[in-house]
Amino acid sequence: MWSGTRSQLSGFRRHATLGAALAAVLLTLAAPAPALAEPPAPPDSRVVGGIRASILEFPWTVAITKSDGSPLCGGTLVAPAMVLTAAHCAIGRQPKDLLVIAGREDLLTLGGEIRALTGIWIHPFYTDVRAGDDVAVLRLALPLARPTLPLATPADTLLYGPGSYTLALGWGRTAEGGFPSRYLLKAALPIVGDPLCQAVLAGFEASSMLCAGYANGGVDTCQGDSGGPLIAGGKLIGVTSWGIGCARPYQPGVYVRVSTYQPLLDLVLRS
Ligand code: 4AZ
Repeated sequence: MWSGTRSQLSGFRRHATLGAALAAVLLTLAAPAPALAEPPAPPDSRVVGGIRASILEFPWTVAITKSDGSPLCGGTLVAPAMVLTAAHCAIGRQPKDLLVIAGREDLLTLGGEIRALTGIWIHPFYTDVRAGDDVAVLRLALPLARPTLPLATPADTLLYGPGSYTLALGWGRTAEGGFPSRYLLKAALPIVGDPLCQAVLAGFEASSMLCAGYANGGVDTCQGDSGGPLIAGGKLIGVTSWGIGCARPYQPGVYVRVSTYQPLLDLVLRS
């Protein structure tokens, strides 16, 4: 069930085919792209278009590297020995192939702590980011004595209605096709309503995904930010998953809708 093999915990099925077909139709109908309402200026921002974040302020944000230390993805410490990340960061890898780095804001330093893994749980239905279920849990060999971030539950939807601001964090590329960041960056991103996400993103499925970004682009998560946190109201509401390029106009980034998976993840975190 853990450590390479897939768990049989199930209970979620999506409606990807219908959703994708509908999105494709809407996308065809949508040219030129419909106007996303441009929200008011964010409180604390201007990752792509992000600003530096203190690891002390976001201590549950972790970097996931390959065993040689090269950066791969982000993750969130959700229990002392459990890191939530994206399935696409972990698929096809063994626990020995990955390391978790906590407390290190600048990846070119030796700060913080490194943890080896003893297990990898990947959502049993995961196939591809656009089909949803892009969640995985890494079990650390030793717990971390650091704050953890609670998962959003199905009762928390008011924390992130359309237009409300969320915060994305990561060490990913600072431009599409650019270099990853040595420093942890943060960006405030407004939630985009599900119908608009569906209209502009083929494959978007509101039951398992949410989308966030600006009509004009410019600020977004990017390659390398995958698996990292999207937060609102002090809870983990999203896991960075996919997008069409980075920070392009009318192409919001896509995040796993954590609340959908919270009941299942709770079981996994207790296992
Ligand atoms: C990626 O490749 C990726 N703009 C992550 C997030 C986004 C795009 C790509 C969102 O991991």
